[in-house]
Amino acid sequence: MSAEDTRDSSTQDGTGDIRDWPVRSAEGGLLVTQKGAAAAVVFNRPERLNALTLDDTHSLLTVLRELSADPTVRAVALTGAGRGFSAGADLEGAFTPDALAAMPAHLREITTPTLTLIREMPKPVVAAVNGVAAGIGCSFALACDLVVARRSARLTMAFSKIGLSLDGGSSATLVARAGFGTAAWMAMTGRPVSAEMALGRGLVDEVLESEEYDSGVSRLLSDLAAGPTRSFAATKRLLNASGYPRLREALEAEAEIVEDMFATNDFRGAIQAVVAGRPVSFQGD
Ligand code: T3D
Repeated sequence: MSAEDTRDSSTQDGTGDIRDWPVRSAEGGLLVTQKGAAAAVVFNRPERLNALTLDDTHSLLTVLRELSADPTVRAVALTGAGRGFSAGADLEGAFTPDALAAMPAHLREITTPTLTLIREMPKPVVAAVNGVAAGIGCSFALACDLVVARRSARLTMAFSKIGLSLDGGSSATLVARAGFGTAAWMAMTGRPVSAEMALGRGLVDEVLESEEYDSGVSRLLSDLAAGPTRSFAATKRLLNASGYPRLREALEAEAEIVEDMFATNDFRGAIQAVVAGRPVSFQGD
């Protein structure tokens, strides 16, 4: 049996790494793998901890629409290549003058539909948080139905570190998962939360040790993909109604408020400092 055959047979019974499944598509900074009825969307710019450009978020919406509409796909995972899940917006590419001018439309036409699609697609979506998840990267994880983390993963609402406010539906999902106190603490301190602490606060649903992580995630995906898809979809509708009754309003409020933040001196100074490699400081205006 060749090495390739060995890897294939190991993933069939729910072991192995979902990122090594056969490639379904590769678009921009995203890779999509699929094994049977389970698919994994891999944020794929590991040298930047999978920071997301506006084009990447656009690609994410495109591939999620395909996976949502494909009846042969019955469970979807979001995960990251390399050591990170996603470091959020690409600080070098997402906030250039041109990108900032496009951002208000991007938030409403790309980011909001991506978040609502994760919540509404009629199949389970799992965040497999293999490493650090920051900013909008963390928001994408928290929007998923189930969140599984590697023991070494960290979650950070990094928005305030550059003078922005909660984004990516996190004003609803973070509060629903972890409550007001944890949401306020994470949003205002921007400090990373360990996987252990995240489990205790309800931010993640399961923490797997490093040596069990790949097989645990693969098995969960395979089990969900072999499960009662229509039952999962019905449960998802019910949970959305009770857990996120005002998600669309929250997304619209976030988009409006973050647009104001883009105009502040604190945000503009923070981005200049980050790009120049200087420490960020805020004047409060
Ligand atoms: O669609 C939308 O809605 C867009 C709106 C989104 C809003 C946001 O997401 S705002 C939040 C943006 N994200 C951040 O501010 C996080 C910045 N990164 C960090 O704070 C840290 O990197 C981490 C806590 C995530 C990880 O720290 P650590 O020590 O593990 O790694 P590192 O050494 O800081 O980073 C490794 C490399 O990734 C490094 O590059 P280098 O020096 O090896 O060449 C670093 O510059 C790069 N990197 C990390 N984060 C980003 C990034 N490059 C571009 N953009 C990033 N966000």
